[in-house]
Amino acid sequence: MDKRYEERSIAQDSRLLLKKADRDGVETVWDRFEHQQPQCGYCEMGLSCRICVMGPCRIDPFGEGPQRGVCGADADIIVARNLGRMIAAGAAAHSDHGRDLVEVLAAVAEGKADGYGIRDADKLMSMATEYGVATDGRDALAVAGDLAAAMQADYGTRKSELTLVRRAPEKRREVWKKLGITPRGIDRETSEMMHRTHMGVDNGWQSLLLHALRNALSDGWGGSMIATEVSDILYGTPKPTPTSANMGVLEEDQVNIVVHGHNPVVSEMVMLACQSEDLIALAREKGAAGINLAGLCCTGNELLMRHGIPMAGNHLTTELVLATGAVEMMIVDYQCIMPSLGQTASCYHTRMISTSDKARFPGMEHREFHPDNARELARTIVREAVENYDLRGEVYLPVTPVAALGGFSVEAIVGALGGTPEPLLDAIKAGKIRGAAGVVGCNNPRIKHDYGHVTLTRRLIENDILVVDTGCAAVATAKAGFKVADAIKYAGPGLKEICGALKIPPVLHMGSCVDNVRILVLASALADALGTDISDLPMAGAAPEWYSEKAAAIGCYFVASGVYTVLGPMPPITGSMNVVKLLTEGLNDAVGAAFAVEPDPEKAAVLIRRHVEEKRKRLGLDAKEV
Ligand code: SF4
Ligand code: MSK
Repeated sequence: MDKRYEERSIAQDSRLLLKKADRDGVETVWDRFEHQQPQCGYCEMGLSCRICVMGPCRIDPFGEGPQRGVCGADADIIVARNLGRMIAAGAAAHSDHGRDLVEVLAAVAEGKADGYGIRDADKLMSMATEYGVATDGRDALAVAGDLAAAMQADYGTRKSELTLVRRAPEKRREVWKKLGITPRGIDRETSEMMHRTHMGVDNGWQSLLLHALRNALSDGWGGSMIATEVSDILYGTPKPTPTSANMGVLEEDQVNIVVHGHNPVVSEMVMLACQSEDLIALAREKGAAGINLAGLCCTGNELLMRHGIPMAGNHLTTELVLATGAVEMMIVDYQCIMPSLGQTASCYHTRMISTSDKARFPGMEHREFHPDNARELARTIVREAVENYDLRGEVYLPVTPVAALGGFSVEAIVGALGGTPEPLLDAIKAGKIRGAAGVVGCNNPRIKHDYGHVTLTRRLIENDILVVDTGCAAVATAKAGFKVADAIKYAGPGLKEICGALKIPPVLHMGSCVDNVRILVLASALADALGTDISDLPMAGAAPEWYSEKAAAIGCYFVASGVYTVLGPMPPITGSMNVVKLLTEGLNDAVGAAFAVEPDPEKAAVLIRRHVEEKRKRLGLDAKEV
């Protein structure tokens, strides 16, 4: 294997497809990353500002050139404003995704969403109770309508506190109250972040960063939490489900349809269409053995979690999946969809379909999905995918899929433990499980593809730290074979014993990016059971290969919720040592947790192990030297 491909990814399918893409003259994200070098040093440090048209401005990090923008903003202000806007964009993306789901719930209640329905009525009723919606003797659809309206109110500004904030441990809510960062409206906090960062508004770098935390909390305990819970109501709460991962999940003799993006509103309907007898019969008429649906990124994770739909790859491999030549159609919704994909697909026979009223892409056909046309439109485009099988050329599928187990919602984890979190707590108290880590987030060509996720996870489970993961991290560890019961062979003796007895893998797939909130809910349950705060738990978060604004928001709501979080790539903040110090040290005093940045996953594992042991010691549990 050419060293060039080995340096780009640890995944065999990606290496082989990178070679094929080169042979086909197809440009990839790695090529473009190379072409962009050297990237702008001012921007990397967060020291450039183009907020207004007196600028753009930049601050000289060596102290020789300008130290203030045209308006007078210094390095601290510019870095804090840039970071604040990054977090606002991430919170907006997740929360708007949540809003789309609430709108589907409302349409279901009104009977205007053919094909959608209430799949988890118990969750509908328990959520309604949390929102103060009457349930006694009421029809599920009437409750759904009122719940959708109550959730929509959480987006506005009518309240002093978001409804789901009450799920956080009491001590945590006190911390937020004292700091004045309890999230109020979901849209309000994002809107206020944009207001504060307008020229001439908030020029206190500390107050800007505090509001960034509040904005992130409005995502974690608001928009993303609503997205996850409403997805469960509409499509079912995940249960452990067998699946498989890597590009080998594409089938040489079937019509392959790949869904990519984040929102299950479209992909659920596509899945139903792929299961239609008449469309499968049409595929057979075309000479295919059937219709094979596979996922990419988080819309794939949503289908994997609930239905075991296999996963073809994660963020950096979305172009390579097209280079297999095996994909009849890729259907995208929004977020993390590279604008290059239409161009890539034009080198093959793949038809590219965009579906969201808010996301268009060059080289894609736009077929807009709404709750009232989704079922029929899904059937129409799946039919077109089947018809495209006639045009298929050379296919290159050089790997076999790796088995995995998905579907570990909090309900499923507690179910596997026998209905209460107590056995997990007992295992932690006994030191068999030292602690837990949420390994989450994206891929980024700055880090060798999948290396950060897989290496960090391997080291953590070896040292008896239970790993829960989401997003593209979860796909990386599935491909590495960490998500089968047999993967306990990679775990330390204590974790091996516990997972072996429960017949669960040492790495639990908790879902998509919005599903990071499941980790918050689990952490709250553990903290409540111990009568303590999340920041006292022997747990940590990590985003070893993050790239997106959404990941920045997730990292911030983890830390603001009390979870020590280790980032792989450095965020653009090094232009202000004040901002760096606050985020990596000062926040400990404010919220009981802080960030660390460590691109080397071996070293990141040591940081997390030390943190876990330190927390164990403080809780009066045994601690060991790391
Ligand atoms: Fe320059 Fe200030 Fe305008 Fe930013 S807000 S571009 S620093 S003048
Ligand atoms: S898809 S946000 S690259 S995890 Fe959620 Fe993956 Fe990150 Fe997108």
